[in-house]
Amino acid sequence: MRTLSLKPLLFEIPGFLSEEECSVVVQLAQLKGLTESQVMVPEDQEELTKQLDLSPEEIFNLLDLNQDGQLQLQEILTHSRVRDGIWLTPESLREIYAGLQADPDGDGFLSLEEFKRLSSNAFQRFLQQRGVKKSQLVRNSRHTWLYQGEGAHHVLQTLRKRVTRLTRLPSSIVDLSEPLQVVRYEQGGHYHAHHDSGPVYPETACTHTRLAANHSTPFETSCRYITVLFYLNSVEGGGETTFPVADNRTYEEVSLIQNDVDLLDTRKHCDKGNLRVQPAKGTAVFWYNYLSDGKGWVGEQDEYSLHGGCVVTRGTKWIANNWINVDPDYQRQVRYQQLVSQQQRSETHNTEQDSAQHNHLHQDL
Ligand SMILES: [Ca+2]
Ligand SMILES: [Ca+2]
Repeated sequence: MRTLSLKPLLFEIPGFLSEEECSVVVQLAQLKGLTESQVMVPEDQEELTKQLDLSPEEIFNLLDLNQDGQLQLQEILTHSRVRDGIWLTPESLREIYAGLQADPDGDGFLSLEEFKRLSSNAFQRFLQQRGVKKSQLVRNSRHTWLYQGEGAHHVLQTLRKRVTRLTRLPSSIVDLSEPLQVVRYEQGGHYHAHHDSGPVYPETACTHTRLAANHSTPFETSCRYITVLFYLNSVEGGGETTFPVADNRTYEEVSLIQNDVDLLDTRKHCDKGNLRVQPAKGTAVFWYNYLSDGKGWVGEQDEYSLHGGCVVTRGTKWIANNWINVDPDYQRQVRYQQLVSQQQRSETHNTEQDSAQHNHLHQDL
């Protein structure tokens, strides 16, 4: 095992899977069938501003990070790189400005007056009218989920046991985590840099422990404490996993775009990131998306865990992800595990013959 970075805590393990195991996972995924990867669309900005009832001046002020009374390209992109699942680049933003005549004085910035003349959904409308190619999406891949519990193919069960040993976490946590996600990138496929799991505020719920939440909460994230990524083949060209800010001295969202170079853009700027991992068949990499709280439990999000899939320039890329879900709210994680084991006990009691019901929380193979 090799340590690749400390921020995030990131390790590489060659030969974690045998060649044969890699082939089995790929075949099982093909058997199950892959679907177009869903694009994560952030909360509807328009709805949010309506709810908050912000004036154009107030929105402008929020976007104007350096408070110079002008909106620079990177201020717009930092706030909304993604519009309806479409990835905006400095170039595409300039095209939008030109198409909408949004910047009549042509200085490349939006003044408050220029900003006020745009309707709130002008960008979206322009993009939709222009039509979208796959390469302009946040993510261009296909994926499927493979259940790893009782009754699953022995390779999948073995893999989960190996992951449990690797992470040194109780199997009760690993077993209740998401199923294995298998992803295929064709030539030209990519996944722009992102966090696998979001920040946690006191009012944030975790998707996996929703059962145990006492009340509804305004924010929800997947609480993926650890990501274990397996390379199922060696890619002919491209397809590296990039960690653009690994071991950087600082993390500042706004400095991720400088001089038209967006470090999150894995189609254009993978070579400018701090760390890239070459896909090699059977190798696993794993990292922590959250820091420790200093008391032996999960703490804050580790922003340095930002990563993405560089564009595949030749051939196909197959990977799989095991996410280990842990609720930073210790009590809620405990309550959730108790609830599940109660349910499983009563199910075993009532319908012993129906083992397919065993784990209805996961999609099965
Ligand atoms: Ca500004
Ligand atoms: Ca202007």
